[in-house]
Amino acid sequence: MRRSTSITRLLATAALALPLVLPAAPAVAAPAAPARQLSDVIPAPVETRPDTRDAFTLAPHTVIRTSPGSTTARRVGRQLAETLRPATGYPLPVLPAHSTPLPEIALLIGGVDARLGPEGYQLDVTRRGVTIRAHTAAGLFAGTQTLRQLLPAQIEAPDRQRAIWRVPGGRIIDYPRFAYRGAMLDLARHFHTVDEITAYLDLLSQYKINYLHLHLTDDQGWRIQIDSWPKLTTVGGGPGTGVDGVGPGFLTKADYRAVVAYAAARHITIVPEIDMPGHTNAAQSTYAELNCDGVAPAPRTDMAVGYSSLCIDDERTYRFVEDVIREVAEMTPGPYLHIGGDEAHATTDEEYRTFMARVLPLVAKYGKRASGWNEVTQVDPPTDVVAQYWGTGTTNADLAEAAARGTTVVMSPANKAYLDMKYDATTRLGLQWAGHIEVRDAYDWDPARRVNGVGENAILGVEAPLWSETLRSLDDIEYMAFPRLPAIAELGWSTAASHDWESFRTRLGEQAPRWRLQQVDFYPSPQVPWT
Ligand code: NGO
Repeated sequence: MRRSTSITRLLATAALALPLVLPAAPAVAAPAAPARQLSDVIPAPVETRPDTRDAFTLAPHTVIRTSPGSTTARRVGRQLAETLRPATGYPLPVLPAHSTPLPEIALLIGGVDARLGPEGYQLDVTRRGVTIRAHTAAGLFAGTQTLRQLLPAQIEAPDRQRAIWRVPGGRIIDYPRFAYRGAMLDLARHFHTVDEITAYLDLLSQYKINYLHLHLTDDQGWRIQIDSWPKLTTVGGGPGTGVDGVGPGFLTKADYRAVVAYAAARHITIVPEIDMPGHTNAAQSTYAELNCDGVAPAPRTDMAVGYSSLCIDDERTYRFVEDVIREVAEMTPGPYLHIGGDEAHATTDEEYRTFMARVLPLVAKYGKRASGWNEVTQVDPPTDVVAQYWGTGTTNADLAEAAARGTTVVMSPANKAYLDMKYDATTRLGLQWAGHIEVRDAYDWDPARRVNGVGENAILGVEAPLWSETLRSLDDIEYMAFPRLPAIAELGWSTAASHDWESFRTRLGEQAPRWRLQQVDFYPSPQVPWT
């Protein structure tokens, strides 16, 4: 758990006027921690060419320079300065790039290999400075997250440290294996506040996660304001909602937009999920007209699944669904709108097909690409619909068939990627229906070899869902996500050829001092040599 909220911190630093007075360097340096190596990074970079004769040391007069005329590069420069200022105590002014005798960190758009793509970067470290080049601001941002990990762990401290801020010399060339590297947070079972979501975003962005999927509605609660159906939140998300009646709350549209903007500033896209036609008891207990018999069922706060369903043959259902999709699409700049579709056990196959045939086009009508849990592949959806695999097995005929037709898949196998599964039988939080997931289980699988017939070309990426039946606080979120989230992040970013448990667990162990300084409550797995 962090001391200050991310948004408050952001506003405070944004208002900071930069003194161009250089403070004196700390008089005495702390004993040196083992020097960082260029490859000591999670996710593992594609290519590292260390040059041990060279290294850059951040100094009181270091400046950050960004491509002239690029406001997005300048923004990444400012974010980097905000990250590095507290621990170094250096002013780190952000200036336009030009030749200068000062040591510098340069963030430059362009002038690099096409293979870096939209998110890759090249990072060069010499005695004179650090240069990060990329085609886009997203690439620069990714490069700055690598730079952060190449600095001594104390860089994460909230206050001034005595350290030698040395960055190992050489070159990194890096770009992601998959375009989609996601995490998911369930706000329905227990609501999580804007501050908790933004704190999680801060952590995700350090591991080059670029999508956060928000599970906004379920049987136990409705967590997103919909103006045309106002009681969804005041009643469906109100007092007494959530598992065991604990964890009410909802995002107003302004909250949601703030989360979207906070994520975007970290090059993360929000994917909203409205789960249907099942997992809808919160809506149906709020509005009687959403039930075939016109009678509102009682609110439910237990953990059962598969009992609820919208009324498939009633036009009012589609007016409701269209209103919700329109309003959610309208406040979502990202390309995807997730419609759930899992565990619709109270709906016949025929009804499910009818429902999806009506609803998938509505998502397209409002300019979004639909995604859904892998059950949607049962209806042979159009190939632009993304299927999210959450099964535990290695065969799934519907998924393989859809993949053969051109459907792309986000891999979230529940027995590998579900962050809500217990680590072992003694884990205080979490569920265990898909088994226990120790760090090595979360790491040791290949998204493109998990399900027969669903190979590399069919994989859009990976996602680590965190369901919150048993979670309440940010500490709980952190405990389940760390250290498994970085494992899934590495599967999404790093090459299959670099996959190596021994290397990963060593690099993971080195993250611990950073997490302690950021007050991340992680699970100290016995499988990892913690520093
Ligand atoms: C399942 C179920 C969710 C549960 C989760 C708990 C999917 C896609 N549907 O995953 O409702 O919260 O397991 O692990």
